[in-house]
Amino acid sequence: MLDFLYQNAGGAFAVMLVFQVPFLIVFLYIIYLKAYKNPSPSDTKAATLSQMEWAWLGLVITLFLAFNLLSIKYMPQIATARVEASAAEIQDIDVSAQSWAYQISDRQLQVGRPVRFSVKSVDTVHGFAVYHPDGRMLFTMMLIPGVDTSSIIHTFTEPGTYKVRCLEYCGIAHHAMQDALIVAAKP
Ligand SMILES: [Cu+2]
Repeated sequence: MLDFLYQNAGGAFAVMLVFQVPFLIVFLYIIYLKAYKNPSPSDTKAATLSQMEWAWLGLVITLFLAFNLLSIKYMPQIATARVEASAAEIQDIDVSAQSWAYQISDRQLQVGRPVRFSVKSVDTVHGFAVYHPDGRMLFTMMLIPGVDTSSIIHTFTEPGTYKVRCLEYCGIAHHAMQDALIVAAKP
C-alpha cells in the first residue's frame, strides 16, 4: 500500500521530511519565544525544576521498561523460540542468497502454518526482508557469508503475495534483488 513512497527518491525524501519538519518547527518556536516573546531569565525556582526533572526521569524509565517488557514477545527471536517449543507442524524453507537473486526451496506457503526460513548467503552480505502485501515489513535478516545458516520462524496470518527484498547494500544490482512468496488461504 505504501510501496509507491519508496520507489522513487522524491517519495523517500517526503517521508524524511514528515519526520524532520515537526522538530524544525518546535526548534524555531523555542528560539522565537526566548528571543522575542520572553527574553528575560526563567522565573521557575531551581528547586521546583529539580523535582520536575526527577519526575520526568521516572516517567522515562517507567515507559522504557514497560514498552520493552510488553513488546518482548513480538521480537522475532523470542517468537521463533516459542513456536519451536510448542512443536507445531513447521514448514521448512531453505533460502540461499547470491548477488543478485534468491534461491528459495518453495515459494508456496500457507496461512496459519509456521514457516522456518533457513537463510544463508554464498557470496557477500545480503538481507532477507519479507513484506506484507500492504507494504509493512514483517521481519528482516542480515546474512553474512561464512557464518552458519540462520533461521527464523514466522506464521503468516493473511493470504497474499509477500515481497522479499534485500536490505543490505550488495552491489550495482542491489535494488533488483527481490523475490516473492505466495501465501495461500487455509484449505
Ligand atoms: Cu542487496
